[in-house]
Amino acid sequence: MHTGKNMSAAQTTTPRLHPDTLKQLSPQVVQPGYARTQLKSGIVHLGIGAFMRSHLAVINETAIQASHKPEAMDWGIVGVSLRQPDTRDALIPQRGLYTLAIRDADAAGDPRQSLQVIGCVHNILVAPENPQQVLEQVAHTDTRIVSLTITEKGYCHVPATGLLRLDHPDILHDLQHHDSPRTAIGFIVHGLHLRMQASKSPLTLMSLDNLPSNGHLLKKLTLAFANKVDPQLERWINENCKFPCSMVDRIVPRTTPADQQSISAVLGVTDAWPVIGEPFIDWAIEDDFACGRPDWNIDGARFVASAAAWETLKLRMVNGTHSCIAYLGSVAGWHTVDVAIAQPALHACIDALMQREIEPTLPALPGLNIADYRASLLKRFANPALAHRTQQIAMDGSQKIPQRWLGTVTDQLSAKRDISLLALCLASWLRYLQGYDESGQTYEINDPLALTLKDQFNPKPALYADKQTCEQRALALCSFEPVFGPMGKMPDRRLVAAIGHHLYILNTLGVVQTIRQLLNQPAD
Ligand code: CS2
Repeated sequence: MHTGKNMSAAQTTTPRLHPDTLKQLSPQVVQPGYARTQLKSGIVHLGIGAFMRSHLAVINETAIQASHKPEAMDWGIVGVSLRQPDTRDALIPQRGLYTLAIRDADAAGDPRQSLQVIGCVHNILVAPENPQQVLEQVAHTDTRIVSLTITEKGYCHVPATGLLRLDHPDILHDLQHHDSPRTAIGFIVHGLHLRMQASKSPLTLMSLDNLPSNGHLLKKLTLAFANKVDPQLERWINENCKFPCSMVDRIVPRTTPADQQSISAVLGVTDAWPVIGEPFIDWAIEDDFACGRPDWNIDGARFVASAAAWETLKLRMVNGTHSCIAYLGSVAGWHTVDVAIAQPALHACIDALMQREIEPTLPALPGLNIADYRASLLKRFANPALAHRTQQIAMDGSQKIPQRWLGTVTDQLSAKRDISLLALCLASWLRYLQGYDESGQTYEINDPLALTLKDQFNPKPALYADKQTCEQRALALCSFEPVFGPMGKMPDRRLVAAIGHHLYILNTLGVVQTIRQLLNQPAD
């Protein structure tokens, strides 16, 4: 996106962010205070997007900067783009340096930001251009951790069952092409093959994606693929590699060209691709590493014995409500999360969804005050300085919904508790899939299953407001196995009826009146 090509003429005349221009930055901009040239490449990160640059890299930067141990310098990061060259094209001219802008509002409600230049990403590879180089990096003895943020669909699994899709075209390709894989799983397994044949040194594979038991899932998929390559490799991985689970949390909106320009203006040098984040950051990670790790707990990370309860809390509360805001917001025409959550009806709906239908399903977490967690989350969503697009969160619903909503639905149903607001979430996804908002504005459905979803759930537009058709669509959704998994074999009648009803109301009265009806609030 923000490559040399599309930077404005004015910007190309200002110097670029670079080790040589760091001295020009104002003293308020925090910058690396260590000898970057001495960094080794202890971490290979697959999927070097904005989230990783605002989360792992920042906590890693603090660990390098604040640790007094000389081995802290072992933990430089080599980022890998699995698809596009754009991050490499933007950051390599800057020798990997980029800016993190932490944004929120001050007491008067005015937006403010603090800037930090991050230095620990010291190389970036583009996998399709040179897959061999990525495989060699995974096999290299300096590499001790391979981390991943490849989004849900990058795992090439069935979200509802957690099984590797052996019919996925890229997985089929990677099983045939050991030297030029395309998927993260392909790079990991073929890279580990080289590693086993060369040094035999163990490795930690660390998923940072919003998936339940992300480490266990990654292990299962890696072993399933390795089994097809070489059962001896499968055994070696099983015995020598570690796959810690983790819960990651920080809201990171996509950087826009306006963000890029305004941050560069404050810096006084051009940063081709800065990243934005909220002040909040959290990371609960299992302390289970095959060959060492940085001191990430200096600031930002908590090493835990098991991350499972933290994952459930975060996926259900943060991501579950986020997706609900995304679908209702996109349909109602509320384009950013702060604008959406400022609507009294939606605010009340999200608050009630958490209190009534999510919190009763959460595991006990000693020391956690759930009312404070809920209040702080609503405040995070209200951050006016992030402009986090509801359409950004709405994408890839088929990959996100199982872990964000369906575990909660199952728990509520089996305890015979209320599911009305969870049914509204599912109805809002069906309404969203119709592809136009309440003012008639159309939008693209961005989802790996987009065509199937349209085909299975969208009748002729003339039938959108037909009651019976809404019930049929609800039944089709709850029977849809790629999302509902085994639950889809026997759809729950109470759930189907509630989704059908809400979808009908959404299509006849709209988002606000649907919420009001559900919360028993008087209409205007
Ligand atoms: C969001 C997440 O885009 C999405 O689907 O729900 O990226 C969310 O912002 C992060 O998980 C917050 O930690």
